[in-house]
Amino acid sequence: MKLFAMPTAVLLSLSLCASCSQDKSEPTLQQEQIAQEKTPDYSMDSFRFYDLRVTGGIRNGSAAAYVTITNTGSTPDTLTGASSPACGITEIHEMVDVDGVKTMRSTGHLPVPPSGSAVLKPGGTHIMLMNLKESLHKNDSVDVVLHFAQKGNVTLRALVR
Ligand SMILES: [Cu+2]
Repeated sequence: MKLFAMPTAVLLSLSLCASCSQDKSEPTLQQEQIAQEKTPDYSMDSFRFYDLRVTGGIRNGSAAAYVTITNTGSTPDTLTGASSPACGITEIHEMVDVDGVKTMRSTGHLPVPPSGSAVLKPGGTHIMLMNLKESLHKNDSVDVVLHFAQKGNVTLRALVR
């Protein structure tokens, strides 16, 4: 139970989550624009979900989930959290510089503006799946539930890549 009560402001060292820094190639702006023109992995009302994927990870270890959430509507929403049956703890992490060291920490919420996107990607904001119940291997599927302030819960099935 103590683990679940971990304060959100607690700083986590990158070594807890090697998968966060695994992909060193930052997508260029042009690549991101192309991504928006692709077929979404999921569509739900005015929301589109692109580039959904989860990294591999070992049992009791951690993995990261990434997705680009595009809001084509005129109502703002907020990603307030996430959960997954694949792990014990799920948090939204952001990357911050602490004395010149890139560190990840829990963030309470992520805005999804109207006619805009929230991008969860390697090296940036991501969903951290911690205390994995089983190892995640390439091509496994993982359910990731996104909690939105307005839209409620949205369950997405992501492939491990
Ligand atoms: Cu993380």
